[in-house]
Amino acid sequence: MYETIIYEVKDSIAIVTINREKALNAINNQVLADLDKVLDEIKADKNIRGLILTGAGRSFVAGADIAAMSVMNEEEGFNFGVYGNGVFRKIELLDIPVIAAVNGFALGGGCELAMTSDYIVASEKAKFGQPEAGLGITPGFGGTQRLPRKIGVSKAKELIFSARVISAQEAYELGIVDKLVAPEELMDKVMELMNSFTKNAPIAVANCKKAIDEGYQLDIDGGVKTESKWFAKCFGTEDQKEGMAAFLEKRPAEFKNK
Ligand code: CO8
Repeated sequence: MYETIIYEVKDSIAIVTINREKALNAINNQVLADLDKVLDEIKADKNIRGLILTGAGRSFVAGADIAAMSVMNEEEGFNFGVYGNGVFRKIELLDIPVIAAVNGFALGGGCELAMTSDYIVASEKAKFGQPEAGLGITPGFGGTQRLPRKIGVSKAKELIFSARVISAQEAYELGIVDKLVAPEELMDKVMELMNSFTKNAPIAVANCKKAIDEGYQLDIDGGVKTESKWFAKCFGTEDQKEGMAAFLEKRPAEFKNK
């Protein structure tokens, strides 16, 4: 089992809750190890159609563990950063939709964790920020890379240089957060949204994700080529035959993830 996360599956949707409440769910090596392991479990389970990331208690993730980092030397810092970046990239490369349900503080590594997801839903009470420069370090789990890609270079620099903690509303206006909801509605709204993704053909949704993520790194010619590749692959699936037959026969489709 897991020491620092809670892993549940509800209606084919995996829910991973970071659970180190006494440290506001700060990420240490154990959290990374648990995340790494649960990602393998999720990848191996073909019944799972989506992943929700959230935090226990009043925090999503209040960053990497400052006590653990305070005694690291350069080599240890390098290893921690590479390990975290590897685990976070593994989340990003999952071929199921991932939603971050940000219930509270999403600071440093927490903001970086949220940004590995396909979509961020935040409670109106959540707080975001990259406070690392105020601690004498740079963001180290992808913040210097994903934040500018999300909100633009100069806005990302302002947030990272100033180490400013911002409200969920400001994060929404900047484009870090995709949807804001009342705190008590967070999980219901996230489940509703996830169900609207997972009711569709899973391989088609996975191929859409790959086409968007791969294409986003390319120029438009490379991008449309990537789209054609993932579009074509759908025609080799049973679900494409089923989806189109269901339309023509005027009945709901029954997708089998095949
Ligand atoms: N690490 C370790 N412990 C933490 C962390 C953290 N990031 N955040 C909170 N805690 C602990 C506190 O020390 C406290 O413990 P204790 O009860 O034993 O004193 C407990 O959680 C509760 O916290 P507070 O009493 O501070 O609660 P408040 O409500 O007063 O404040 C805040 C909440 C504003 C979230 C505050 O705790 C805070 O500012 N936390 C730190 C936020 C931060 O700076 N995060 C960024 C960390 S750096 C980072 O994430 C880098 C990522 C990349 C790493 C790459 C490595 C190479």
